[in-house]
Amino acid sequence: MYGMIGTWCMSLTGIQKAHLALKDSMGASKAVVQSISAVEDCPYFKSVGYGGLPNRNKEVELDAAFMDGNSLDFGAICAAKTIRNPIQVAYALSQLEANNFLAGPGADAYASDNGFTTGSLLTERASIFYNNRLIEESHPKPSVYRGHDTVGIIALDTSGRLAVGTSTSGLFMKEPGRVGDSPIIGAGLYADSDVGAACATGFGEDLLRGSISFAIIKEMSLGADPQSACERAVFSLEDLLIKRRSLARDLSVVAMNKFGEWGAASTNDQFSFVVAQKDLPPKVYLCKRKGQKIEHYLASEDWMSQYFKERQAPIEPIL
Ligand code: SD4
Repeated sequence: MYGMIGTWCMSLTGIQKAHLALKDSMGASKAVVQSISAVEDCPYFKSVGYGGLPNRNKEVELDAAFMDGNSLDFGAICAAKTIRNPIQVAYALSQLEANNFLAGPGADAYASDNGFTTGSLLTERASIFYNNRLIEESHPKPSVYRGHDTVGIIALDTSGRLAVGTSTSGLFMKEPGRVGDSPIIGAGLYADSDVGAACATGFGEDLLRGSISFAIIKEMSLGADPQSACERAVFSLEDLLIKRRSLARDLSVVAMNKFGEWGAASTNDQFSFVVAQKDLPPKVYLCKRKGQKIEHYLASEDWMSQYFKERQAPIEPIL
């Protein structure tokens, strides 16, 4: 068995190629790094890698992490400003005995000292989004949380190894130095090849409150299938947040177990994800919430072309 699952329709960009290579015995770690790199490289995905939307100071700050479910090796970077492919650096850090998680200038320095591509990550397009937002902000103040799509991808290879990675520019207009769930092991992602792997996307502060990826692994280790594990983790966290804080924001997750069975759940109806299993080509699905259960629908060709069209639509300065 082998397979992949990734958050949001954009992960199709990476999964299509990596999935074919998994069939030809590429390892799960490489499949994760290769597929997330492809998403990071695409300037139209405005919440990942090059082209990501900036913080309040108009600086793109990236978070990413990688975890290997066999060795439990992990590597992560956060608040990095110059790393072109954060997932590649996260993977490299996972190979070290210590110093596996580097923040800010330390992460940037490690990348440039070790031959990774570095440079400015702010595109012209992201700059227009920023300027427009400043203008909109002088009207009723919009919330910081808008335009959010972390890429998280899980791969299971033919040897039974699970690996998972995440990469994001986090929340648009975040405070400089703000770090979300994505690079935090247990919150943004977790992998254990004896059980399964999970990763998250949504409002980082809320996802962190539930250590949601580890919560899913725990459910699966107690016998839950990936779908039930995802639903329980998402909806029990939502209940808890509402009970304690009167508000729960977007929580979305995907998971795969060691048999290649998968699950996905979300508190919002906009969540898309990509699944590639064994010989089947990758498919894009949408989550539809029914109370505390989730139904999955295959995305239509029209829906997908609209998704990519919207992301590539020209953006004009307001003034
Ligand atoms: C964060 N969880 O930085 C990320 C953002 C995200 O879908 O996933 N958006 O909070």
